[in-house]
Amino acid sequence: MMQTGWEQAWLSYAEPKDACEVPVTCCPEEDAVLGRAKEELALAAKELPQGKMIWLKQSEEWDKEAYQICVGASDITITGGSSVGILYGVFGLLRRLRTKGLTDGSWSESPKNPLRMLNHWDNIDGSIERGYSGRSFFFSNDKVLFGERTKMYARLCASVGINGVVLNNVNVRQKATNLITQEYLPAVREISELLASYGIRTFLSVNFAAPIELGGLSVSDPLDPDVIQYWRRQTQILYREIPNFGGFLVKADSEGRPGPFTYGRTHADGANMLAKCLEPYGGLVIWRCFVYNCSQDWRDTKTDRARAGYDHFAPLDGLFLPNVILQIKNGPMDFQVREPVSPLFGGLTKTNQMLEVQAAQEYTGQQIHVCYLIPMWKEILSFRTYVTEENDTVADIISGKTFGQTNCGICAVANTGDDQNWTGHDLAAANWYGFGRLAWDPELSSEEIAQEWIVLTFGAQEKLKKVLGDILLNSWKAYENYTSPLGIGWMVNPSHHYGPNVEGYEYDRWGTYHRATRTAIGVERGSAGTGFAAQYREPNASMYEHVETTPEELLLFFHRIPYDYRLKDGRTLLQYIYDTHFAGVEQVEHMIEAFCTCKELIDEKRFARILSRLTAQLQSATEWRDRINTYFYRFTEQPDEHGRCIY
Ligand code: GCV
Repeated sequence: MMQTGWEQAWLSYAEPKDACEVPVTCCPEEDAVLGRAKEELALAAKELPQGKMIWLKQSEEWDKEAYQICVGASDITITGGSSVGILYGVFGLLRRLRTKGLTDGSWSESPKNPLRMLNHWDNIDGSIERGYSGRSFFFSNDKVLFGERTKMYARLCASVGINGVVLNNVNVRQKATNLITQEYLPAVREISELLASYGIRTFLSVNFAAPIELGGLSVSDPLDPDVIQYWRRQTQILYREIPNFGGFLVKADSEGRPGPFTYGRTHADGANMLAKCLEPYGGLVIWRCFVYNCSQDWRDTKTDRARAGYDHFAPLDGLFLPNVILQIKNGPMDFQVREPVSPLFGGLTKTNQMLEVQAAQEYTGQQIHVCYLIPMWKEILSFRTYVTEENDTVADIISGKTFGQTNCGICAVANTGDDQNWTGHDLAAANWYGFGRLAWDPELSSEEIAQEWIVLTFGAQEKLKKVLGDILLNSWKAYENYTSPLGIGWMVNPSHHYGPNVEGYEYDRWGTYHRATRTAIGVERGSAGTGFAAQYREPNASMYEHVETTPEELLLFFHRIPYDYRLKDGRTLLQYIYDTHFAGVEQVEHMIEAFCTCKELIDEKRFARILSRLTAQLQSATEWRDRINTYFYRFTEQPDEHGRCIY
């Protein structure tokens, strides 16, 4: 181990040799990124085939991030479209070497998505909103942190192709508003230069009310000349300090954050005003579509939060400037264990789009439960929107294939913190690694990504690959089994969102209701209800309209269903709920049994860490099972057909 305060995660190479021991010849003129590529080869020197010369070359004709690797008898040539392409080539070579081994031949790669970003919800005081891995490594006590840990983070990101990072929380509160001012810019520049040397652009979340909070103005109306002048001046200062700055991420008119609605303006007015200021410098505005009424009266059965994103943004399609990207959460609600894909994908045809997923497991076990999210993200990416006859999946839209856009891509809410292993649960690092790999190539399978990560992190013993692979690949389904059923979502404790509370959000203002009675559960979202299903294109709209054609895993998202309704396999809805909750807990028990058979194959520290998380998961899963089953049993007074214990 090279460092003491943190681990090397999937970049734990064998002990390095001196840089000079790797025979590298660089043809392009050396810049900071090429320097990193050579540094990485030196760090991994012991893993490289001995005696082979390594050539680093550049081909002007290629996509900048693309690379080709040729392995010959006496040398290896890495050619990149730019020095970033070469850096990705170096990481690609090392990954191949350590997972599959090298044989003579050549292969090429280029990323499918232009933007592959992490959004950190780090606050300037060092706390992290929905952070489950310790404190921030970017901020502490209103100061910006910078050092070797930042570098290790950049290496880990670059190794999987992440090329953009938003440093601070979308909820920009108090001092964080000042990040765009001279007070903080020199420190942000230090981070941004380091990240840039790994091919990563730095972005900041900004407060839409900055003209009031910092500029001394009385409004932040996007059409007010003084407000426009304020932002123009601010971006000028910003780019003077950080010429390669990526742009702004904005959460506006959402959960109490200020926005253009206050002034009767649209989100296009707000986003475009900022976009015009950033445009001369090549900067982007990433504008979030997470806009809904968070002060709903629970008695109001007409308002449907699921509809809100589409209702707000579909009418604005085509009105955004070319350097604006709408950032859309994967589902219409909020990162639940199971949701349909947001109908904005397929609803928008003339607007740049970015998919937002959440690696931080806010609603999927908070990095105490193992929940490998790649299978979920792959389902989302492969969803057909029918916006065009072909190339119409979410993956096609966000990669630019459908509409030829270049300002588009995918981002994840980061799951990192200053814990020694970066992600709290050691197995949660598979979501960080996997996000980058999937963003680079959505065609990779969940299995392939899991296996790569296991080998790079724990080694290549077959038994370990099998056991950890099975745990990861079954984990999302297991979590879904023992938590809220068939897409209904929520049922969590308010505020911190950990653990079961069936009515935790039932009489609250957040628009997240299941409306269970003694005979039925669910919100009807077909035409007889809120009409949400009609926001999809055909044939999806009709599929979701009818109970019989709605995919069963989403049944309770779209429809209100009586407990005695028979599912396709003949079981009643109630019996299905009981069965899955018993099964989910058994799955966790099996994970623990299987994991314990690997005691000799994992170092003591990591084994103990993972086992303690699995044990906590079992306890929580049991609580989920018993609370959910008991809730429905007491309501319906119908026992489990198999006579299992319900309280
Ligand atoms: C950053 C959910 C989370 C909030 C988060 C919000 C968002 O509501 O609970 O913590 O705020 O999503 O995505 O903006």
